[in-house]
Amino acid sequence: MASLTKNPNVNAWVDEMIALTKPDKVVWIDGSDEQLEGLRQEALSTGEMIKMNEELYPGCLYHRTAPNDVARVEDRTFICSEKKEDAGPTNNWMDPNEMWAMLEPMYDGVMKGRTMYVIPYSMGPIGSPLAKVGVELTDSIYVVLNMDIMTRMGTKAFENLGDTSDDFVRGLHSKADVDPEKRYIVQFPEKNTICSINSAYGGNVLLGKKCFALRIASFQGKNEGWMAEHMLILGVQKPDGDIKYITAAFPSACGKTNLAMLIPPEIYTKQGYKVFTVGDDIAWMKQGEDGRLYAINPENGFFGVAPGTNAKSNYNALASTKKNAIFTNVAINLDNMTPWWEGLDKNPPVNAQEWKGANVNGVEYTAKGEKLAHPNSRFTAPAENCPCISPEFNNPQGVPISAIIFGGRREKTTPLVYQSFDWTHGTYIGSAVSSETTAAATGAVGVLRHDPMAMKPFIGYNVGDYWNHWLEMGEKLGENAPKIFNVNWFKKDENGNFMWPGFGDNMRVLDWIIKRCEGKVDAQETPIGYLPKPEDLNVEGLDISAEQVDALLAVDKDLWADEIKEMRRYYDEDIAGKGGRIPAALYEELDKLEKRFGG
Ligand code: OXD
Ligand code: MN
Repeated sequence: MASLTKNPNVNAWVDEMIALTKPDKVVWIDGSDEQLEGLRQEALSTGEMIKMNEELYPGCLYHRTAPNDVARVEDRTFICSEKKEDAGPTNNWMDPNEMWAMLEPMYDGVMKGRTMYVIPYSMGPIGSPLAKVGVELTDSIYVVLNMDIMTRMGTKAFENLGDTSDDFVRGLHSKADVDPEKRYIVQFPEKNTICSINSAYGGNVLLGKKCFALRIASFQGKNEGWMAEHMLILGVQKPDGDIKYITAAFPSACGKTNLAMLIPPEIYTKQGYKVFTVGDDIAWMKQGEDGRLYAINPENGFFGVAPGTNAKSNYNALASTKKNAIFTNVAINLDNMTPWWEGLDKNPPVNAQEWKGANVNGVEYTAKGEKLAHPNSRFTAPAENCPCISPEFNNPQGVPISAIIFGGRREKTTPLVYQSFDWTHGTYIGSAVSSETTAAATGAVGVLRHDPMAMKPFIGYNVGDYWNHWLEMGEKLGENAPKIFNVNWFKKDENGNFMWPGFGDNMRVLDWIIKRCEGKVDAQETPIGYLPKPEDLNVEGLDISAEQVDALLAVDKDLWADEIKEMRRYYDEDIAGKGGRIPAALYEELDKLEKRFGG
């Protein structure tokens, strides 16, 4: 099939990759409905995809990955910059030539007997000055159909690139044999190139997402003066009609999708508050002409964690999955071909197919403590399905950001919310994000790990240089810089119960944050930053005592002494000791924090 572009840089690279991988057939993805429908039918006929109930879930498909291939594989993910020190201590590194010498034979002939799909796509609205183009080559229809939801895919992306530009990200993916021993997810930041092999799991193979929009883009952002961050973007419309936009960075599976789609409690909705979603996972941010920081969501859909999503926890996400969505590794109710997962409701289907494909009695199965859906099972849903999608979603200029929030899962130590003293202190707070691990990546769950800016697996260069880029952005933004906050929805009491209701009630915290941005509410100054005065946290209608509010806002000196000690160890041993170029200003912030506690 003939190329869809005259761009010689695209064509030369695609030809080279065809010669290497030797597919039987090459299909250029134009993005038309007819072409996509043909691919759906083909995937249904081979069993790669399964059709869900057409009345209840119109246009929805199901897919299961190999049981060994259900999450991102950080230990097999590499940043192959020319110099090792440029990858820094948070990344695996290999010399780019050595890496390619290993990968090339693996790709040689890998698509024999298969079709190569050439996917042009835009990250960001077509025509946006912040958008960028990628081309992914893949032997997976599942990838094509997911990229259709997650990006602006097809010939229109080439229109954005033009006939001569070389500014596109090359992505080569093959499922190969889905062999976990030969699985590699490799970024070559200086070459705008991504290679992914032996996986078919979303985060490893939808190359526009983590590989491009975070790892490659963070490197591009450093060089070009903008930021690529693991952040949701939401807008809070106040009763006077004014909308304040906020971004928030939490580690994977810590509730970014839930916060992005929050429904405020009634005490807010009846006053006229509304929340709009711009993005749930990634923000690209650049200074606008008026000096403020503007953000776009480079994605076009949501690749959300299914378990725990229900009408109460996230009505809007659930609604987004009701048509033209793809479900991966959830369970199927065989009676009516609908998806099911833990936390959807309390009624596991009796006649169930669990995520690996075995037919089981779901009631008995879950009673034994087995999971019907994989804990990292996902839905891929078009953003346009979301009932609260922002009218600015496709705005090529993006939305102006008033506040940036960091957070993680912390049982202790970190209070519900606090504000940094300034941008540099906020950058320190971002560098200090740590969180108890989840199922989104392979490895043990529930272990505390450092995850600076929630970007640990996604910074495409030296983490110290990344922090320095944050500081430089702060200088450039000056008084227009968004205010920086930290939140923790996951604090537990001595009985192990969550102290804060979370979900929609997080609006109460956003309310305080917005009022702080507007200078409308005072705060208590503590050694870690500004905290709400207890009376300023709106808990009307919540079953929460004054003591509990105090406990949520407590700054415990001993716990913070441990935290500071651990941060010093982290900076010294894990970062500086392993080649991380930590900016002096961040060490100073740590010293200042210790001093404020009297240390
Ligand atoms: C994701 C992740 O899929 O962070 O968004 O793992
Ligand atoms: Mn994510």
